[in-house]
Amino acid sequence: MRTQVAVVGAGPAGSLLAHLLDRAGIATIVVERQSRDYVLSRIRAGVLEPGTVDLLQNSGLGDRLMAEGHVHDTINIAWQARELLSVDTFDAVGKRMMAYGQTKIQEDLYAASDAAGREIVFEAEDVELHGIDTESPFVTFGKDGIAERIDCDYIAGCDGFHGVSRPMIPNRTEYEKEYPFGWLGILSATPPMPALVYANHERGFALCSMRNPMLSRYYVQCDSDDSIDNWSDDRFWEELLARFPPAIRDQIVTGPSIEKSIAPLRSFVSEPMAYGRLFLAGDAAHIVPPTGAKGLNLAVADVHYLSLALRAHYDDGDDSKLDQYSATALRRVWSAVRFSWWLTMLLHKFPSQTAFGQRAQEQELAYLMSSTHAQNSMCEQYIGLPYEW
Ligand code: RFL
Ligand code: PHB
Repeated sequence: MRTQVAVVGAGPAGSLLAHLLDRAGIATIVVERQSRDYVLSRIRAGVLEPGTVDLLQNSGLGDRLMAEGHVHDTINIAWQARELLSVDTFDAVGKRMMAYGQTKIQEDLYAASDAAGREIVFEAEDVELHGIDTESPFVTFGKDGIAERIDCDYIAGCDGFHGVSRPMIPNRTEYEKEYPFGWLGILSATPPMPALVYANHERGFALCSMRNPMLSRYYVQCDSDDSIDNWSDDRFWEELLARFPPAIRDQIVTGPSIEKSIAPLRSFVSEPMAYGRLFLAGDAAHIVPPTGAKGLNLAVADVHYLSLALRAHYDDGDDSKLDQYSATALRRVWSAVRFSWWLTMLLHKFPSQTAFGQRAQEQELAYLMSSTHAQNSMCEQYIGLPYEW
């Protein structure tokens, strides 16, 4: 097979990149290790920055998003028995987030791919990258027992944290921080709270989120080595309710869970994000703890930059944006990494927390409660920095 850009991974980053390049007349072939159903069954992100919403709308992916997405413009932080901190992002910085599940974006992307007649090779085995430091890179894999090869001009490594692309970059520097806890998340077919509410509680962090008017998403901080087998629905609800003050607790509608999973929390950045003809995008290059709701939004921003850089190459013979891709993407990545780290440190209970650390965390929250400047700064970062190009 021969194409212009071989894309490894058909998660949000890979399938959005293929969509944007296709609209610009650039040919792609996407190879994905898992089946289509498997990718669609992963319950992950739920909150989109306005820049992500604009990009999806401007690329023809906005219809269902605008019809079914739920405006999210208030950051609520419940903090033990104190008054609820409630900040309106629209009042603070003139912008709003949108609650719309990653699963739906993935469905919209696969539908767009089907409509355009693009092929995604699912269940590709043993994907390998070759010749990335030459002008004729290629990707090999097995499909139904047959060895396949894609010759291309460029390879986009969109294969997530456990993919094969990042390790191909020699002399990379990896920055990593693991947090000593995870998030236990459930989906339940119950009406969600009208707005997202984060909780800092002595029993640990908790979050009320949403997917649609009859689908709620809730999280509680748990031990990093915990198992969902230890968490009956009853235990989950008891723990969730215990972490919110009565005024919030009374509004939470409980019910049977329809999905339950534990995610570890980690901050990770690998630099640079490009080498020769290989360009990384999304979780392949960086991971943020979910607290700031930034992972999917960062993947979209990377893909935005990379698609513009590839268009400049193919349309105008201009490689300057490809040369700047890694440095440009990393500036936004580090801003989101720092914000996600800060919000994680602010809202979680650390097993090793000293009395000093506890008081410092309380003071940080008290400052946020009392200072409009601090609230505006939080909102500016939560809604996401503007793209540089
Ligand atoms: P993905 O989604 O991991 O997709 C990578 C794809 O590559 C495939 N793959 C391979 N394909 C071929 N060959 C190989 N060797 C391959 N190895 C892997 C994989 O099967 C997969 O299909 O990465 P991508 O596209 O970069 O997208 C990133 C996002 O999925 C991720 O950042 C977000 O889900 C993070 N995240 C959130 N982000 C937000 O912006 N807002 C949120 O509210 C939010 N909440 C969350 C989250 C992530 C969570 N978890 C489970 C970690 C909440 C949670 C609980
Ligand atoms: C989610 O709905 O999955 C979600 C929402 C907000 C966050 C993280 C995750 O900060």
